[in-house]
Amino acid sequence: MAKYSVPELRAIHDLPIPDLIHRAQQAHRQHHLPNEVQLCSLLSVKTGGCSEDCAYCPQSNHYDTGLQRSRTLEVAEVVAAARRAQAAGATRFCMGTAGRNPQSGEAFATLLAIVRAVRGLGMEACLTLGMLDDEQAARLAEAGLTIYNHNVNTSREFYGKIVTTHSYDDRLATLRRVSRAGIKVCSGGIIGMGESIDDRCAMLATLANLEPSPESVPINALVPIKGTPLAERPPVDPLEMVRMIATARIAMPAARVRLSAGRAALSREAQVLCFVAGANSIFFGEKLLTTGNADVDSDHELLRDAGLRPAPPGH
Ligand code: SAM
Ligand code: DTB
Repeated sequence: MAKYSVPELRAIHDLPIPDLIHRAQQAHRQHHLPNEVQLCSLLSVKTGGCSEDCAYCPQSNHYDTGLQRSRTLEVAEVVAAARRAQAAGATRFCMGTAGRNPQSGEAFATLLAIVRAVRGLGMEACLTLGMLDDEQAARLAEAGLTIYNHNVNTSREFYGKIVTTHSYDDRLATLRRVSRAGIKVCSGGIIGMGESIDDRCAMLATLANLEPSPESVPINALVPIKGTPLAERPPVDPLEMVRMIATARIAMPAARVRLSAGRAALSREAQVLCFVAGANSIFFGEKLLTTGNADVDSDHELLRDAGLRPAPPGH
């Protein structure tokens, strides 16, 4: 049974902002401590040279974005970065590799060792590696992976305008494999790619209707990348980010809703409005995967000034 239809979510999305935020706060307070924000740090473990043609992505082989490709980092390098993130206050360490799917063999064994090491620090570990098969999902679960990120990114209808090298059903199949393996799902998307408001609501309906629905829902505003087809997209209006976050909060009240890429372009006030609208997680640290992020000291200051505190591990 579908939990939400697109018209229902559209009606919520378009409410006057005070009504929308009131509903989002009610949903938020039923499931979460209202003044806590989870701090997640990101690291690109293997950068660039990706076979996929996602129109937003700096790491695709299909576009000349001037990005330097890198080898896969070693376990010790990743652990050192995780320790630094933990010392700065992060409780979840999220790691990404460029590529359609992870290669089995030695490279995969390294990823498993990385998961064990990050978990050994007492941090939550998240990976985003592209499409998984059942065996890979089972091995990641066995290594103790906390959560797997694989964004649906937009609506089924708009997906073909953004990506041609894999399908929406491929994305959903990986999400099913991850859940079946007993790993929690992190899945969200990007706004500002030229999609309609109905596309945004359709994406949230897809996520809310997953069984089980995602533990984490990252909402990214497009970071326009020179050389990609979306390089000239106008910036996302911060109030559109607020509406998207509030609608995600109402549709998935128990999820972590993460104010993700594009945060560095938001004012302090816009970020606080996103927290009031139900965001309770951020990417924290100077870098996202390949682009910049808000700086750590200003983030601590922002949380302090807003009376928010970092969530403890496991919350
Ligand atoms: N290759 C993997 C995959 O296919 O999911 C994982 C890496 S990909 C970089 C992870 C997510 O980052 C994407 O699904 C997308 O939501 C987000 N992302 C990538 N480039 C972005 C950009 N320029 N602006 C906003 N979000 C972006
Ligand atoms: C997510 O939804 N956003 C993160 C993470 N999951 C992997 C990545 C954002 C990437 C922004 C562009 C870059 O830095 O390369």
